[in-house]
Amino acid sequence: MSNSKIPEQALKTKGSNPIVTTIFTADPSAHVWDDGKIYIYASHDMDPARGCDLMDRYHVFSSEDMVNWLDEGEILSSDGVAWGRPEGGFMWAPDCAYKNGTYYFYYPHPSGTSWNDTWKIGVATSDQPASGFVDQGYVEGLGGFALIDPCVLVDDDQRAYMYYGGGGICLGLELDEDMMSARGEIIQFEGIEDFHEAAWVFKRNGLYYLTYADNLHANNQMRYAISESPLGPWTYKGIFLEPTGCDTTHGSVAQFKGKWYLFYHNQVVSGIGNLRSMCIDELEFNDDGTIRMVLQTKEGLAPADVLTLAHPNPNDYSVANCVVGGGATIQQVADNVEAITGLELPGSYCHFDHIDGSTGGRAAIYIHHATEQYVTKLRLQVNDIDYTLINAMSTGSLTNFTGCAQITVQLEAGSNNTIKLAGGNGAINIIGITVIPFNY
Ligand code: FUB
Repeated sequence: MSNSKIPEQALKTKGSNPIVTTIFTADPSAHVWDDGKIYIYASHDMDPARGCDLMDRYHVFSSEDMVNWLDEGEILSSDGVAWGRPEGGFMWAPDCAYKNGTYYFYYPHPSGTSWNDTWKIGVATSDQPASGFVDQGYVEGLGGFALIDPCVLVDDDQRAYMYYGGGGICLGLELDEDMMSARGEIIQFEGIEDFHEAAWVFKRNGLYYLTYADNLHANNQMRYAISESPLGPWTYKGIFLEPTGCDTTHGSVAQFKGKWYLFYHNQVVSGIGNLRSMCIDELEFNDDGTIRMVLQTKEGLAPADVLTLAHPNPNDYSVANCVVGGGATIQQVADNVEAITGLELPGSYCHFDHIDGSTGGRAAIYIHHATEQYVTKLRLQVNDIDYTLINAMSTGSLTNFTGCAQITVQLEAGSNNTIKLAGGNGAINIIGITVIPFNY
């Protein structure tokens, strides 16, 4: 497999958890689509957090080997939801489904200021898996208290089922052909012990598995039930993910290149329950189809494939292309190594100008850095649009430049783009950035 959006400096040969650290991501919903890649649709904990109410700006991540994950960029924010609550925020756990050439992105969002009384399940559609989504309104005909955490299963016979719910109630229904309205009755599931939220249904060997988060106080676990039909009745089977250290838990299950995986989140990067990070570990089954307890690892996965890099000429911008200010300076920090330093100072910044955006649209940015502390934060602005705080993870020292924080942003066509990084949140040295427009 080859990937043209990853430069050599960023290629990983082994996994680690969490899999995405540049921004905070939660509630991962994973799917393998016809292009052979695996995609994760995640919610985005905005930093700094304030409960879960500021959550916004869904990003999608893709991989060909389960180890190298590319941020495909933002696909929807509350600004793009005409029927949504005027104050925005509350873009909670989403999912995506594919049917007849269209990708359907489902997301819970309140329609009114009184957020907990006005949940809807919104739908945005695209003919691409990770871009071009346009909101189409919300699923009609749903009922129940908490219209959160949608999951959609398109079965082998192409009939589609939606699952959702919170606050102890889990509901399921068949969706109509339009994928946006209920067909038939909505069923409240019984027998799924200690259900809290985060329903996810997958199918394996003809059996349906319903996984969900339980109510263990401040330390939810994941449990599951099985059925021979998509809408139950369900037989409860037990716990398969112990607490992750985060007060919420939320997971999905997908098979990729022969193995099954559990996608979940924890809070190891931030230490804060509302600033979460996605992880993946293997999901194994016993011969009778029951799920084994998942081993949560820091090491993550071995690559599921060999990735080669296809980009002929990644655009590297060194410190020579950079303007610094607010106390930041360009210094020689090692033999033949010049870096932007002083970014720990409040008010410090650097900006790279005349960045080539090709014909405009999405571009992957890689920030090449060294930092000693576990996580250092930078405020990213692109052409004056604020992408808020991003994380740069420890490389062990201020002269080990193996750090590579990646995020995908929007660039204008031509070579007049500006990428600005503001400091003041920890000591970090930067030797340059790589920018790869998606449409090269
Ligand atoms: O991320 C916001 C909410 O927290 C989700 O909708 C729940 O499943 C929990 O993860």
